[in-house]
Amino acid sequence: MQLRFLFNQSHPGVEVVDDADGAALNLRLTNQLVSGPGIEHWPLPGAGQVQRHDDFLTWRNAEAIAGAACVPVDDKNLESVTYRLYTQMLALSKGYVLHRFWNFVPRINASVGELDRYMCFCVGRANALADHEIPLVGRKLPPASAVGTSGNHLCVAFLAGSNALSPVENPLQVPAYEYPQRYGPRSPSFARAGLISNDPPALMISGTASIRGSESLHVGDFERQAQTALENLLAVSEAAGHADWLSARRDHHTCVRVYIRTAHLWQTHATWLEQNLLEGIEQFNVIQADICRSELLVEIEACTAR
Ligand code: 3EB
Repeated sequence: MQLRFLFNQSHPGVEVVDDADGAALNLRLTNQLVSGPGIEHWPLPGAGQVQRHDDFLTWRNAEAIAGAACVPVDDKNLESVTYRLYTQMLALSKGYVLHRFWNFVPRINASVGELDRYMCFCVGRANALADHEIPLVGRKLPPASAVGTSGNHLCVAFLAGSNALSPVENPLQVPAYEYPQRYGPRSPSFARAGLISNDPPALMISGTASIRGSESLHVGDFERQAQTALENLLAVSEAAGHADWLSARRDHHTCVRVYIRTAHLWQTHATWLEQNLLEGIEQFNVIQADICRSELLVEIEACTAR
């Protein structure tokens, strides 16, 4: 079984299939594919059961659970639907350790009164986590990403398992859960990375952008933003004790997902991205997505195992 991300789809949605590639829990996303196969496979261990729980389709066994949901939202209910989906994910993952969240928020940069939609999403998420208290406070948060998507569906996915997760922060960045108020009334709830005690250990790196401290750097300059994001990836990898994967990426099982704000950025910057990041990576996708701050042009997430 696998959790699959499918990009470039005509409609968002979640389904279970059993096709030529095997059985999968598919999350279909409408984000335009810019480069790569447009599909990402996350293997799930052993035999398990598929179930529907409220908004979620899940697959689970004793070792792991994966789930995904896509729900239409508007300005009025984005916060409450986010709260509802996170409450469901926390209930479903009870008894497991949360390993990773993915979030696709429609019109993520649009204003809602004093706030923007990403901030509304962060409020719903933080409130759901707070209402569950432990073990999801501070340093127990898993890695995540939150980017835009077209249409009007909020799509989320999670992975949880029986193996421990050690959250990792980036010494060059303020932890997202400690961002100052100007980035929203409730801080984003995620760790920069997580080291999962699989055998061999796996490192999940959150969506990583051109942010130092808590500030966006190099507004309007794609390559400097990408360079800063890459330096952040390196710094968090070092902090996790995995400093070598980027330089030795040909020898590692590695996956990379790059979100770029407009597809035409690829025309101008593909060579830079290929030379500095993508060359030698066995699995990568570049997809169009709005980044959660309107000044950011690129965000990179990665996973690697020794
Ligand atoms: C940042 O570092 C950029 O809200 O779940 C990256 C990864 C970002 C995850 C999230 C947001 C999230 O603040 C944005």
